[in-house]
Amino acid sequence: MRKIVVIGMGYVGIPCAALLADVEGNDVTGLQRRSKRSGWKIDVLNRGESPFEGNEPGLSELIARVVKNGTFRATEDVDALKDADVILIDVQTPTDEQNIPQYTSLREVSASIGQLMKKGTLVIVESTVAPGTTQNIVQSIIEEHSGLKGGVDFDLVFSYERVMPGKLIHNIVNLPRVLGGITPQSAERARDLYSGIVKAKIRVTDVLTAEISKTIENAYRDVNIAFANEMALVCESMGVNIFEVRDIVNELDSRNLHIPGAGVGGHCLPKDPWLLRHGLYKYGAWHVEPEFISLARRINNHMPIHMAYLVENALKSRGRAVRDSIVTILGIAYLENSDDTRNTPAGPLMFNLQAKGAKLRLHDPFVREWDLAVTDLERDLTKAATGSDCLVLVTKHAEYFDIDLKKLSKVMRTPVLVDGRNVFDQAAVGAAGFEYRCIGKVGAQS
Ligand code: SAJ
Repeated sequence: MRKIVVIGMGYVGIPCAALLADVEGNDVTGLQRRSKRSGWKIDVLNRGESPFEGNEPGLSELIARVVKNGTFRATEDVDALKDADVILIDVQTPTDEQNIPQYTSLREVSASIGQLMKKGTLVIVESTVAPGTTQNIVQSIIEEHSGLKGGVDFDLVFSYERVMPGKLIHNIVNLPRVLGGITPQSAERARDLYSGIVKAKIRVTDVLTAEISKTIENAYRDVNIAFANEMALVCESMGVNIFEVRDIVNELDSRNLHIPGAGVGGHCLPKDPWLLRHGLYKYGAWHVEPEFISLARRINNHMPIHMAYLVENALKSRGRAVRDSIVTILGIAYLENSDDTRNTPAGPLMFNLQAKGAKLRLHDPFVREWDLAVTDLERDLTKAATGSDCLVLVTKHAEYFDIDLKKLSKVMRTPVLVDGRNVFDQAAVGAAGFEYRCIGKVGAQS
C-alpha cells in the first residue's frame, strides 16, 4: 500500500487526491488546516461530498466512491505526514500588492514535512512557484528540519498542474504532465505515481525547466489576452466590433486572437507572470526586464476600470450620474459557470463604482460567499435588477445568456446594460429599450 498525503484541499489538491485514491494500492490523506476560510472542507470531504459549487463533471461521484472505499479521508492532523511514502504540496502561492510571492504556507508545510517525514519519502511540489523555489526554498527547508539530504535521503520533484475550474478531473487525466526531478530517480518515482492517473504524455526534465515552463505557459496566455484587450479598446474607440475582427483574423490557422473582456481573474494568470519575473531576479538576472509581463498585467488590470467608465458613460446617456445610481454586477466568479472568486475582475470594478458613489448589488448563480463583497450576494436575478439603473456583466455564466431583456427592462429604474463578455446581441438589447455598451463592440458615446 502506497501511503500518499496531499497538502492543501483546494482546486488542485482535491481532484488530485481523489484520483490517486481511486488507484489500486494507493491510500490517500488530504491534509487541510482547519482555518475559518477552508476548514469546513474537511467535514464536507469526509461526508464524501465535493465542496465546489460550480459544475465539476465526475468529481462528486469520485469523492463519494473513494471515501466509501476508505482509501481517502481529509484531516487537519499533520502527523499524517509521518508514515507517508509520497507527499504532494498543493498549497496556494499568492503574490502581494507589490507582486512578490507570499510563501508563508509553502514554508510552513516544508518545515512540517522536514520535521515529520520518514527517510525515503518522495515530495512533489504541485503548487506554481517562482523558478528556483523548489530547490532554493522547499528543499533547503526540508533538509534543515530533517537533517536529510535531498536526492539521497528523500526525493523531490516539481510537477505542475494544469487544472481549470469546470475541468478539474478532465485536465489532470487528459493533459500532458511535466516532471522536474532533482535526480532522475526522483522523476521516475513521480512518473510511477502519475502514470496511475494521467492518460496523456508524461515528460521528464529538470526542476528549473519545469518551473519556468509552468510560469511561461500562463504568462503566454496573459500576454495574449492583454493583446486582445488592447485591440478591443482600439476597435471600441473606432466604432468597430472586435469580435467580428477576431472571427476574420482567426480564419487563419496561424492566428489565435484571444477573447477580450471585463478582465483576467483566477489563481493562475494574475500571479504566475509575476512569479516568473520574481524568479528571474532571485537568479540575479537583473539585466533582463520582461516588459511584456508587466505591460500585459497592466492592460488586463485596466479592463474592470474601463468597464466602470462604460457604466458611467451609459448612465450619463440616460441622464443619470453614477453617484445617484444603483448598479447591479452580474457575475462575481472569475470564470463562467464556476464559484471561484479568486482575483475576480468584479472586485476592482465594484470598488471603482463604489468610489464613484454608486449603490451596488451583486448577483451570481454559483458564488456562495465572497470575502470582498460590499453587500450581500443575490441569487435571484429579477430581484437584483428591480429598481436598478444598470446591469454590468462581468462573467458569462450560462444563466445570463437566457435573460428576458424585456422583463428586466420593465423592472429596472433605468434600463442600462454594460456587457463585459459579449453575451448580448446589440439589436435585441436596443429593441428591449436598453442603453447598451460592450467591451470591444459598443464604446462610450459622446
Ligand atoms: N480570459 C479572457 N480572455 C480569454 C481567456 C480567458 O479574458 O481569451 C479571462 C477569463 O475570463 C478569466 C481569466 O482570463 O477571468 C482566466 O481564464 P482562463 O481560461 O485562463 O482560466 P484559468 O485561470 O483557470 O486558467 C487555467 C490555467 N491553467 C493552469 O494554470 C493550470 C491556464 O494555463 C490554462 O490555459 C487555462 O486554465 C485553460 O485554458 O484551461
